[in-house]
Amino acid sequence: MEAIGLAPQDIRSIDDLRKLPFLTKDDLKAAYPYGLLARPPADCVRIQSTSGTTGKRVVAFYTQNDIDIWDACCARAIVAAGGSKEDVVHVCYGYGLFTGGPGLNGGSHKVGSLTLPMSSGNTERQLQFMIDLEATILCCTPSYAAFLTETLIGQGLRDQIKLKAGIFGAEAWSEEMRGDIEAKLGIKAYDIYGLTEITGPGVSFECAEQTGMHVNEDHFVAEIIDPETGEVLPEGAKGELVFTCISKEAFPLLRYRTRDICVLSRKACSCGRTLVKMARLMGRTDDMLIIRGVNVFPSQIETVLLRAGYPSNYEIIVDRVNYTDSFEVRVEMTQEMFDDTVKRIEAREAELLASLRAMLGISPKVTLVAPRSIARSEGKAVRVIDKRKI
Ligand code: DLL
Repeated sequence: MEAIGLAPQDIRSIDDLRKLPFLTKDDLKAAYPYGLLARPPADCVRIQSTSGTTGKRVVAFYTQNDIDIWDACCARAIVAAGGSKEDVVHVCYGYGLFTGGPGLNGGSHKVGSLTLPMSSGNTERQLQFMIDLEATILCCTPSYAAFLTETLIGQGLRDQIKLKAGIFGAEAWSEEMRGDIEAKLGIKAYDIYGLTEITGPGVSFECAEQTGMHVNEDHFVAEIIDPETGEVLPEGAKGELVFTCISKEAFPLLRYRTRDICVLSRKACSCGRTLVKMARLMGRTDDMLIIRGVNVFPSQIETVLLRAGYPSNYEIIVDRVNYTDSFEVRVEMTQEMFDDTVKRIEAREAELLASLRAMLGISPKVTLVAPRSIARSEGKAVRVIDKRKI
């Protein structure tokens, strides 16, 4: 702000925000860990972090007031999905550094619902609790919801559940996927959006109209910009979503570029809320992949491969089968590796899998292939093959 001659008193209205420079993920990395903290650490009560990325992850800080606001935002999402204190809210987003579990957990408490803090994994136990405790609202990633659905139907347990709604987000999903989950489970499925840097889930949420997510504008001001020029685009134009936090204390980011591509609409909503609505996300401006809800950058995979002595001839293949992401890393061996015994090659695959898991937080299928067997590209290398039709 000093560099462009802007003083805090120059910002008096929402429109004045446009005078501010943007903040990017690189700024956050440069300021890691405490550089952008706006309150003394002693005033903060919580740290959360982005999913997946290691090295310099983005860390976000919260005062108690920030947590209260976040809880309120998630509570709105639950209420918009028909939730009340009469409900049993089953949360199987991950708990821990990931914001999904803590966010919906806090929102559910705020609503006064009976909260089941299941966290992710252990599908058998999820289903048992869902049935025995008569959960009515399910909160998880859409792909995990689809997996739970398949398992419930496969085990003949579909008629034993009491679910009426699901609040699914953290990754891209389609109207087709919504329709399928709704039909199979007999529920209403609502989208929820958010990112760690801004607060976590609950930056925006869907209402009964199910035609986009209302942004909690009393806390987060949304803009759409042209990702190339930075120019603010009019309502209805497709571009990069930018958020400014206007009520947060510890980590109040100004004009943060999300890299998410989206459209905003102020069309009147039948639910009566006047908060601006964002459409389903339409992609990203960077190469970040979201696999099983975890953010994965191809550069992280390349770092692991090169560190382990593999050549840079590799492919990342992502697909979605029965709404579950499959994820494979295929890499060429050097001639020397290829000449090893089968046992040694298998051991190498296992070692590589362990390093990739440590870096990414999820496990790909690792396939070592013969030298020169991955097609070479004549232009830019196409290393990511994302076959998912979302
Ligand atoms: O994914 C927060 C969250 C948790 C949202 C639970 C919803 C439910 P991060 O790990 O920081 O935070 O990842 C943020 O995930 O920039 C989007 O690219 C993507 N994303 C989040 N929600 C959606 C959604 C959480 N509903 C990044 N649809 C964001 C599509 C989503 N993509």
